[in-house]
Amino acid sequence: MTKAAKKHTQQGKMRDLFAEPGARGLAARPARAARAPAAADASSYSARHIEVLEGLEPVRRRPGMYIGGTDEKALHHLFAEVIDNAMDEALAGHATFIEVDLDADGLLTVSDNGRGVPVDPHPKFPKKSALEVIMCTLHAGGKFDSEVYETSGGLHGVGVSVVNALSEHMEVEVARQGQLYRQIFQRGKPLRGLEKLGKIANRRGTRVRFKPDREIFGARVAFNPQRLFRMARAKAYLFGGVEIRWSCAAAQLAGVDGVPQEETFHFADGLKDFIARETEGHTLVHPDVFTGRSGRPGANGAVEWAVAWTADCDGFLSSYCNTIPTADGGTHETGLRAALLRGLKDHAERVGQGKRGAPMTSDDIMTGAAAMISVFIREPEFQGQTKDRLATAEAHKIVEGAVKDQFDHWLAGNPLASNKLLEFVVERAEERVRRRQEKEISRKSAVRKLRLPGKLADCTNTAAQGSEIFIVEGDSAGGSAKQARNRASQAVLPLRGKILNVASAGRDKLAQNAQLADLVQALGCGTGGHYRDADLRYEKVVIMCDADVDGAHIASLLITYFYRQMPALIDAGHLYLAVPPLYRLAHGGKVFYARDDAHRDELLRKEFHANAKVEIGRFKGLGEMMPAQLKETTMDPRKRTLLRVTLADDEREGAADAVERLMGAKAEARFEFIQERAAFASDDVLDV
Ligand code: 1YM
Repeated sequence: MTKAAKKHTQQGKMRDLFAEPGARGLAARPARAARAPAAADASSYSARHIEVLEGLEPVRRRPGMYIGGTDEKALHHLFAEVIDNAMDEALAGHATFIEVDLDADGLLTVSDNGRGVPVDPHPKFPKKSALEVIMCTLHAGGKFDSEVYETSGGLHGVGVSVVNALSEHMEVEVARQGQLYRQIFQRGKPLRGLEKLGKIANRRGTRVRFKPDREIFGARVAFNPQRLFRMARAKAYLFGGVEIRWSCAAAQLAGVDGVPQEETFHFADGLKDFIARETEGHTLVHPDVFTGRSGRPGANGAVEWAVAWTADCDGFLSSYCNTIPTADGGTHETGLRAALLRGLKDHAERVGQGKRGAPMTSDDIMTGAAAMISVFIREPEFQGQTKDRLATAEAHKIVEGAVKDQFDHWLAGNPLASNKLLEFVVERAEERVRRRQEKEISRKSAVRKLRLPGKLADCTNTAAQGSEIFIVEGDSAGGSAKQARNRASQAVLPLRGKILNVASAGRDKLAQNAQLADLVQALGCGTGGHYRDADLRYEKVVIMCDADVDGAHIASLLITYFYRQMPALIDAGHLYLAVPPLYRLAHGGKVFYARDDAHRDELLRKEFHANAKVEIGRFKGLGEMMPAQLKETTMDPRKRTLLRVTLADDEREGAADAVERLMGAKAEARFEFIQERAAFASDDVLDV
């Protein structure tokens, strides 16, 4: 396999083997409904067939609209447009060879020995030749109802005028009906009229010589010989009937990256030759290449393919429509995949192996397959942003029908190859199922490794910075908090029932407490000597309890727990208390929330008239609040108040004693403690 193909398959990509830039950048490739007798004579096309639409100024103003940008890929579209016109002439049976030459100055010449672009005067513009109209008018091509080609990939006139618009120099020579003509253009405009250079007996065809405009592409963007070489070679593989002569005259360019100075491509066995070259040096499941065709290349509905199965690489699938690469696949690819799968399944049934192993999928049969499919479709439709995917539904049917038929024959006629292939694909299917199971297991164990508690509603942000966890007492409050939170940055961990009184609990009991174990897992930072601030999964740890005695008790238990088990978490300023309201005051459309009795009285004094009948509601707990209320009053960073829990230095020494004293005994004492803490902490109110 070539270097490029290898790299490609290593990356698991399966197409674009020639590394040929999609020739599909031109959004409005007009489809041509056409049917020409292959032997139509040169005069059958005349200037009156040309439809004039618009000038080239829009192309220079917005080149991206026509060639998808102004980078190297876009630059190579210009070549694709020109060679596609020559290719069309060959596909229509009028040309037998195409020459491509890149010279040292970056001038690219493409020629063919076809009929030559029409040169007779245009009926609508009698002073202009058809050639000039084709070259200087956007969307001037053959009339689309004309009888030109059966299929067409190129843009004929449309494409070539775009190339002209974007070239600082363009020269077109036409040898037609024994005469040689020439016209020179600059940036889409004719320098002079059509010149008649004299009689020429031994030559016919079209020669287009151009240099992309540095004003458009910049001075650094230039044709890449290797890319051109591969594009040219691809055309020769795709249409075995044409000979492509490559020359890269510039001595310094010759030999770059294995690009020869001269080479002639003529592949009588087309796609098969290509697959043979690409699989060289690889182990094949069976040396036979499954190859076939239906219809005459270039004729509408014609299809050609070649597939070999390699045992030692991922494989690839290169697909083309009208010799134009379809990098994003499409209906011809789905047709091929369907036919190969159906064919092998039918074969398995025939040889009594239908029930063997895991059911095969088309991925199983395409893994390791080195495949190429080429279709010729009249008026193809392309989809996708870069128009690199064939969308014509008929292509699926045409390909599936032709390939399935011949695959059946191939499998039946090559028992050795077909048995090996079946064996190989069944193994792929089993491997796939095995891998899926392993993945499932490793995913489960990854979850276990992280050991996040089931009731944690985690936030989607993975970074600690900017995320917070609300520790909430009880499932109903937890439910409201889950609805009220910002999923991206706020996690909610409901703790059920009162947590253990940690002050009086021994180390073992602490370790066994399921609520605390959940908390430790959710935080991720470890406890005691194992605490690591860097592992803390949230920036803020917010204790959110009811604004009553019980809530204060639970909050105090939690603070005590943090103080004893993760003092560094408090020191680093991660621990906060949420301040849910206790009262809702409403009158005349005004609503206020008060956190305690004093706040309520203050609001009544300041915000309402003395004799107003203010409606005062008292929340029994967080679980009673509507999620929207909880969000607005307590959780929304733009509106809430948080109290940061800190330990002042002078309290630090006595804190252990204080906790001991207060936690060990009466509930009222605990309550005082938390009130004190809160009061102390409120100096620290953070507007987060
Ligand atoms: C190196 C590029 O463009 N060859 C070429 C182009 C045309 C013809 C022949 C041609 C086509 C027809 C009749 C026809 C073009 N024709 C048109 C247009 N080589 C290259 N060779 N006679 C000659 O389509 O019937 C545009 S290009 F507009 F006339 F269709």
